[in-house]
Amino acid sequence: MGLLVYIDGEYVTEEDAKISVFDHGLLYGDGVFEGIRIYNRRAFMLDEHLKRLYDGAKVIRLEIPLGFEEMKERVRETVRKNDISDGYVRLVVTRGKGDLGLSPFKCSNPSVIIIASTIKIYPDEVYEKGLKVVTVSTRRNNPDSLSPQIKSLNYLNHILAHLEVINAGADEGLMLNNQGYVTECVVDNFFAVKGGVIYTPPTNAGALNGITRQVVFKLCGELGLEIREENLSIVECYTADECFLTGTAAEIAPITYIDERPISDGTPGPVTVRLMKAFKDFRENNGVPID
Ligand code: PXG
Repeated sequence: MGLLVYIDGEYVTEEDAKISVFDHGLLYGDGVFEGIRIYNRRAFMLDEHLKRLYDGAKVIRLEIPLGFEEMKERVRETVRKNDISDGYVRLVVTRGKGDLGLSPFKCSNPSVIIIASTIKIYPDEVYEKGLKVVTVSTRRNNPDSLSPQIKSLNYLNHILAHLEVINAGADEGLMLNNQGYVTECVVDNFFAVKGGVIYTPPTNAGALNGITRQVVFKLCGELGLEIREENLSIVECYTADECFLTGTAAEIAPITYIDERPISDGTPGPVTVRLMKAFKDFRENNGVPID
């Protein structure tokens, strides 16, 4: 059986899950989204994901037609209806149907779409061997133009970067800002470890404040690991003791090569492995129950 997709208060089959060609989400990338993991029939970091969604919507003056608690319930219900125990929820809020002009105020009904499905995760060997990352020439959106904190429906900046990653035959890309500092990976946050201290670019350098990134800060606190937000040059990354990335899909994954340079000896480092283990324990025991 195919998926049952939630659209604006109804559950429809995959084939019937359609929106208007006049939706400004399609015409202008006008809307926000989230990707949420389900582990052990629990929605991981659900409140945090929804908070980011509602914050992004507020910034673009999009009034989500469901309240926070109701949205939470609809996410759980969609997961239940699709009988997902371990999977992935894509939550999309579009500006809704308007005319061919730019004005969001011509769109009276934002659409809420919830898709609960499974996720293709990296094979286990990626976590043992680590990822090969390349620096891409596409710069991260300047925060003055479009804040990286808005998880908007316009991902062209990342798609251009991802094309470069494919072209290079790499696993992920590092995106710099206009000053040449590292911001984040294409769809993941970036971390470097040096002298036992963990560094990650500050969000105002151009990094999304990732939910998994927030979990890493929490785990570092619990494990007594020092973590600092600092600007990082690409040279500092090449010469770090360890590097890793974090994201809803990737979780915590070691980076063992950047631009063909091995990080230390080109194998995952001890701090990364420790955090990966702590993350696994954390995700198994946290989250909002689906039932
Ligand atoms: N940076 C960017 C630009 C992202 O899009 C992250 C960092 C990691 O954030 P979280 O909150 O996931 O720890 C993201 C996350 C997708 C998809 O289907 C994208 C993300 C997450 C899940 C799915 O493209 N981006």
